[in-house]
Amino acid sequence: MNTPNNKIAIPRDLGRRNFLNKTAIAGLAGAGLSAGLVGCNKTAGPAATGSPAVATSEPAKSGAVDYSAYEVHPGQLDTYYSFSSGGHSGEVRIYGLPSGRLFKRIPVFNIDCLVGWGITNESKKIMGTNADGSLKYFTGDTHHVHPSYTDGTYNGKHLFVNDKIHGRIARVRLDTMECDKITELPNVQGFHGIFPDKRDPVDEKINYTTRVFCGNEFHIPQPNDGRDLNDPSKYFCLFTCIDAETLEPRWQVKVDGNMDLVATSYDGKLACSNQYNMENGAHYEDMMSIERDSCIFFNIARIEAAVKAGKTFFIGKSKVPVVDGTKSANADPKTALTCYVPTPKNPHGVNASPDGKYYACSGKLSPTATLIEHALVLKWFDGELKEPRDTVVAEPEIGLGPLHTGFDNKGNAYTTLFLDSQIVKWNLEAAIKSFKGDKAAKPVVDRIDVQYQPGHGFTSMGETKNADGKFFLSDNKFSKDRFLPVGPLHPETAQLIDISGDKMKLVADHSVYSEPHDSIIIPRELIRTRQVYDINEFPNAVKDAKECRVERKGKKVTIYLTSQAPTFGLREWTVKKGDEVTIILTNLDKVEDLTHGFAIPNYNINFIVNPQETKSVTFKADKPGVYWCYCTNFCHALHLEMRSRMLVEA
Ligand code: RUQ
Ligand code: CUA
Ligand code: CA
Repeated sequence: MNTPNNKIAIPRDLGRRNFLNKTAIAGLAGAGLSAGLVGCNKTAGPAATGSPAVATSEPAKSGAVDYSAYEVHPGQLDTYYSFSSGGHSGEVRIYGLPSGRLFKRIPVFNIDCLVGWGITNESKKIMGTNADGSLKYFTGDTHHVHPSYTDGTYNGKHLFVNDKIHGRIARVRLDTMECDKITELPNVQGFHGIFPDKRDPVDEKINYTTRVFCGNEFHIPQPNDGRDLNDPSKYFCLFTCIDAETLEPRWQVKVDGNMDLVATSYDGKLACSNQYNMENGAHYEDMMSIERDSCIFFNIARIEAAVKAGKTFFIGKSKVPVVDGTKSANADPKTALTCYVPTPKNPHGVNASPDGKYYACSGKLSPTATLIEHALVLKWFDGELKEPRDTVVAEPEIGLGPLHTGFDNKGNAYTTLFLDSQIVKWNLEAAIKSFKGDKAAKPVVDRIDVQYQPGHGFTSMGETKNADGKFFLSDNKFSKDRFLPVGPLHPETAQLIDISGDKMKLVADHSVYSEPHDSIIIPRELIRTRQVYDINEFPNAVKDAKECRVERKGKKVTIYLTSQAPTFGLREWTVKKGDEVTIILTNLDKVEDLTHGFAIPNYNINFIVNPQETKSVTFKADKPGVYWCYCTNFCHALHLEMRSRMLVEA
């Protein structure tokens, strides 16, 4: 290990975890907030203070952990899929676990020239275009991925994902692992949390996902058309319900505060969102002035009844009905659409426990997690509880900077601690007992350091009633010295932790490209993919090589083309300068894995067609000359010869 190369290539800065800890706290102190955190440092025990002596960047000591038990050997398959957001890359990713191997990147809100997402006519239609055919948006920020449910567990049908930048929701089909719909939410900026419902609140027979709920983080003047620019008292946020099938918005709720994460109940009755900025401030320091923000609960059946009864209003040009869910308009629990449960300062993340009984809302600026009981929230809505705060059944001190919580099948919660750079395991029953005053009850049962600064963390199947208590994955925001250096942009670490025993065991460091926010871990049995398309699903398919031809209507030229290894259906075609050319390409190969590509030099055209798939592109032939249209995807021993000439006459 003492080669000069190693010394230069792997800088070790053991103090950085501590450094980050201190700067983060100093930053908060600047905003007048240090009191709570310092208090926590004193009270939460030595492990919670981020002891500088812990040399977390040292390689894990072997002996305790048999790493080979988590290896996936050549030719073996992983036991889990992990679907992960790609943050500001705008995509969704599929990994295998426990190996951490990256299988696929699914372009959603971004342009991807490997598959031609944002280049082909079909993908542009899904992404949305301006009048001139150009893409309306080609950037996105995916945070949260959640699949559709049946009977409290994943049904393998769809995956829903948000775009925080432009306020859009997208759906990915889990059979083809491709995006099939994108919708822009009206009057929403900073669409952060997203969660499908698990059953209908009223109709017993509907035990599957029919709605998707969307949190809204940035409050804006409504409508945001230039009025009230500098009057934050006029700003507000909207909670949106989307139809899971059509992906169209059904209704919205006007609320106080800024929402980020969303969770839903197992009985379909409630959705909730953690809220910060109940101050309604427009500036950083204003957003932290009050001691308590809230976790807001939405009574879905009541909201839908109010929408049906027409107790709605509309904002700007949007035709989506909006109901008033603000605090002042919902003072009477018996008719309230919303319930604001006070939680400590600027909470982040809310997760429903697999038994359907609780919601854990992390403190972020408070060293606590707030445990809210589902049945008590329903009681409040029935008018049987005095205060919304009476729904809180525990608030254990767990450490600094708690963000997200996963659950196992034994009544334990696992929360990421951003500032402490740890995962803390705490027991729900013990937390409840301790809250009731039982001094002997110790909520925190284990802690483990992660490298470094975890954001999201989640357990295998932990957001279903079938939580299996096997793995926790910690998506960390910094990797520092864990991997070979690759220049200023570091990879992130996704660390796999075995949670099946009493002690958490760190079993693998996986490098991930920036910046995964949230993922889910699903056993492979729950996913059924299609490996070859059905040619009949494409109305514009060119079903036989003999149908290849050139059709001209004025200046519009359509090229009907097929691919079959190692040739395209036409050797060449001729168009004139100024023509609008559409190329429709069907891959006639039926063999699984036999994908062809199609690129045109100087025309920015590049896409693939999978077996039996059809795609098209449209462009202006504005550059005369000879252009070799070639297959980009290695398909055959004669792959390099697989090309046709496009002749553009001057
Ligand atoms: S939220 S850590 Cu979308 Cu926590 Cu990313
Ligand atoms: Cu077809 Cu390479
Ligand atoms: Ca980072």
